[in-house]
Amino acid sequence: MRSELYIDGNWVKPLKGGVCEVIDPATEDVVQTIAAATAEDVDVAVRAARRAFDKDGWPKLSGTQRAKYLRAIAKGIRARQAEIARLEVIDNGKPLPEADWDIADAAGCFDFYAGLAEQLDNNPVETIALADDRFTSKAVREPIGVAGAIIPWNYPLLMAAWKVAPALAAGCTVVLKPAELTSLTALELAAVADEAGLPPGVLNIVTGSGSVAGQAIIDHKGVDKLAFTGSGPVGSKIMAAAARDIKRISLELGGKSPFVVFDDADIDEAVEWIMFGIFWNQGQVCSATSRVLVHQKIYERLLSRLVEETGKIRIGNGLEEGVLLGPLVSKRQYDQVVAAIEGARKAGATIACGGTRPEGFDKGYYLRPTVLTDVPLDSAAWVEEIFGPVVCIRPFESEEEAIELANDSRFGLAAAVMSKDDSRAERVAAAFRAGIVWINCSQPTFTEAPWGGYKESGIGRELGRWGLENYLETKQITKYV
Ligand code: TAP
Repeated sequence: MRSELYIDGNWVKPLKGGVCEVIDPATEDVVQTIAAATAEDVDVAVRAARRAFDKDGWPKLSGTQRAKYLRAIAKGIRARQAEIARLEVIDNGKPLPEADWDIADAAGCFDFYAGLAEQLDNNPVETIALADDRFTSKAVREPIGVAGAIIPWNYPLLMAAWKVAPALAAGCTVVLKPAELTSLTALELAAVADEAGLPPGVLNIVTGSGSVAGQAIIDHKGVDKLAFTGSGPVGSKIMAAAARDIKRISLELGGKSPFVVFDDADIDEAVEWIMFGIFWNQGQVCSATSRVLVHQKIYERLLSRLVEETGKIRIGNGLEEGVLLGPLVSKRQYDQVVAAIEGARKAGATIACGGTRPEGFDKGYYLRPTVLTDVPLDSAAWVEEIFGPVVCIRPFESEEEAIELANDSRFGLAAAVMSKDDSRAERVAAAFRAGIVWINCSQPTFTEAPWGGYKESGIGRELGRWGLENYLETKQITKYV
């Protein structure tokens, strides 16, 4: 396990020598300490990234040359997939098969953006037809510069890949701060990039707290672009900090995503997707479909199947075989989710199942998967992101009512609909005010497709060609002929 900062191609101790503890959420044991960077370390990292961008020629390499590094990183991740997946479980708590999936996805993300980097070379220069024929004009794409990336703890390596891969493909250099709770696999990414021969300063990883290291990145004048995934309040801070010197930003924030199930849906299939949509990764998923709306004709039957199936979910240490639900990431997250459930109960909701620690667990931040009914529409449980294995479910009578309830949120990240009537499903999908819409499923995520939210769920889109756009400027070159 790595524990130092990765700056300018070197493993270095933080200048002030601070450390933070890495706690395994399954056992509550401190398994390691890692460096806690301060503003001084961030400054060294940003200067290295600046030099790599301004002087050392990373943006001057062809897309095909940069793609070679990205493919080597993908290969390096795959070569150590099993080891990195285990680290992710120890750091985050998720079941090993899920971690394994994330690591494979992260490698795939580097390969995908390698392909887009190569395409940058093949794109013909766009000539612009001008009304005034004394001039010719063309538009060229150039990297923005130094990107500061700040990521959360729910998908530690994958979130790093979603930012680092497109940034490097575009020709930007990067200073990445992983979440303090889950930095181990981002450090492994640095080790893999180092082995791949990535030039010094192109990728720098500074571990430490958000309020110190993160704040130093967003305040640094040498950073041209901020890419963030995490909570709304920190997203607002980033936007405010970016406003001071007009940094480019992309924000992927939270959600309270609806899942509308019509009465023609297969109940067992619906239950399976509902569970996947809220219990995967212990519900710590920004796009989790945490508000389920079910047509009243099938509501009671579906609810009883959901409660029955939820009760069968095997809870345990993510490293144990067959475990489907691990611990929440931290004591703080556990306390917040338990408080949200208690708040829902006080507001009048019924706990149909879950809501407590599972029996037989003395250690670890384990929580039984929870189904809440009768949740008042104005209660925090219905309105706010809980970010845990907690689903609110309620009946609806008409399509109009379902759409109105689904869209009645300040968030707009994702939404799902299930119906055998294709035209109805398409109609509802069109009516959702959300950036990601699933029909007859919930959560499948593809590197090729745009990812991001409407309303308070964020600004900009990651993944696909849209993810590359986040790191590019457009330059007009006009000639008098
Ligand atoms: P945040 O506080 O938003 O953390 C996300 C990242 O921002 C972390 O790397 C964090 O660093 C950093 N950060 C915190 N304060 C910062 C600042 N002032 N300047 C720059 N960076 C800063 O999320 P959290 O505390 O981990 O979780 C709180 C809630 O956010 C969750 O309950 C959940 O509702 C939501 N959340 C949403 C998402 C997604 S994917 N939308 C992901 C995680 C959490 P440290 O971790 O080192 O403090």
